[in-house]
Amino acid sequence: MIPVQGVEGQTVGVLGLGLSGRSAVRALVAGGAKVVAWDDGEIARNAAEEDGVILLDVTRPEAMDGLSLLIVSPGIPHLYPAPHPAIAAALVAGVPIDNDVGLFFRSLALRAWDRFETAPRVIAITGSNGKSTTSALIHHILTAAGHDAQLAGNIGRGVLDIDPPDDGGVVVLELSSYQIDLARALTPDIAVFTNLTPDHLDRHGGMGGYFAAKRRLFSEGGPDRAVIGVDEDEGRYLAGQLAEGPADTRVIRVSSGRKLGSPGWNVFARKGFLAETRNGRQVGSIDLREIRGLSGAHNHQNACAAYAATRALGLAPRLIEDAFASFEGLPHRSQVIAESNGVVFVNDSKATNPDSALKALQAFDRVRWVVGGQMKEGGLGTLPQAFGHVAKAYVIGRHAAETALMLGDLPHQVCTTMAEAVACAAAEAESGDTVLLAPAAASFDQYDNFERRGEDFIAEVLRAI
Ligand code: UMA
Repeated sequence: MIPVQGVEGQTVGVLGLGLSGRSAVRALVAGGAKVVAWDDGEIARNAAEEDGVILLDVTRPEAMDGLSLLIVSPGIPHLYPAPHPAIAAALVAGVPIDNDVGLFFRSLALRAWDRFETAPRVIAITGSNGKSTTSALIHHILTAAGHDAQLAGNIGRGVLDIDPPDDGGVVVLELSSYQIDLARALTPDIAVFTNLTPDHLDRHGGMGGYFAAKRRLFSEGGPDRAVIGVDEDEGRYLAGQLAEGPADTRVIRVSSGRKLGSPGWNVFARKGFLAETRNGRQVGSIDLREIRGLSGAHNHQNACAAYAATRALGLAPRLIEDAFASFEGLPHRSQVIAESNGVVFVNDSKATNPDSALKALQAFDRVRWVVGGQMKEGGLGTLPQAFGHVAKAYVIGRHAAETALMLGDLPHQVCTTMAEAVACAAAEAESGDTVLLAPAAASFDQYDNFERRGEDFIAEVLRAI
């Protein structure tokens, strides 16, 4: 744990007692603060109270008296569509608002670092898609290369829960727009922007607010190096804003699909090959085509971003290439489950919207597609443009028949259950096919969450082969 510095003797409020709130309480107490906490959920409140947390309803304006700081969890609206009542009260009372990420950055550096040969460094990754895979891949590369690396943030581990890093240690943080927007301190050594597509727009007052939140990671802390995906206007704009000119190597430009020709530092993937160029010369190249944990153009983008971030730390291309080969991917994200008689089974249960399902389909040539669930507004969106990759769809979900109507002429079968969909797809698949779960829908009509749905898919695959 990272004890919070500079709060000794102060009274600090914590709003939200989930993963990040509970971890903030522990780290604040370790730093000598008196903590009062609140959660709108009774179960979370009771659980915290049993662990000795002092509860105080911070939604009441008088609760702000004497608070030096209010720490807020990322899932709690702080501005749009409307501030949570406790935040509204803090804004009126002038109580500073921060989060665990802000506390982390202001508490990480210690006197002991003066004796270190290499000060610990922080790599922070943000973007709409691929940030979990990119973060996990960076962590994997560093660990495989023998570095002391820790992974935390939006990937499911509170940032204050890591161990104080040792000499030369690296902390890899996946940061969401919610986390970045609230943090009062943001000082990563290397910051990565993967890409930007519309998401969480209600929480940021639209696309401009969403981009502005992500940009804070680069504008507030001024990282030594910025790795920027330049496949969208926003990425190109950000890279242009951070660099003194096209040859400025503090910005590493990354693309999936486009050759980057600027005289600076570039990493791009084309036709399955990653290339690194610097000052106009190619200095590294990796064949990504046979790397099972990184299949598809979206994963090639993740590979480029992770390559650039670890190169920025000084790792040799050969070490990175070796680590790519042993990367197994994250559970439920393009996760290869099994291969049987030339048929590959892939679990992409995290593809909960058409945009991510599109990328999953485009990663394979002949797909037996398990699709459906609680469909989002807009139905299949742009997915029909990838129908050329689909041999047949196997439709699941409580409203599978309605979902099937959206598929038009695409060969399909209404299966409703995962068991039937996987059994049929496995029976009909031919060598070279990929049986892919990429639902393009939320799981809540049949499962508690996308993880349970992915686990069901895996269980059915193992039964079928
Ligand atoms: N709560 C309230 N009032 C509210 C809303 C929530 O009291 O109005 C309480 C809930 O009752 C609950 C707690 O707040 O007890 C939950 O807080 P939270 O939603 O911020 O979640 P945490 O458990 O703290 O987890 C958060 C991140 N969750 C969100 O951003 C929604 C986790 O990312 C992250 O892994 C964790 O901190 C550690 O850093 C998850 C996520 O879904 C994976 N992220 C979003 C995404 O990836 O799209 C951004």
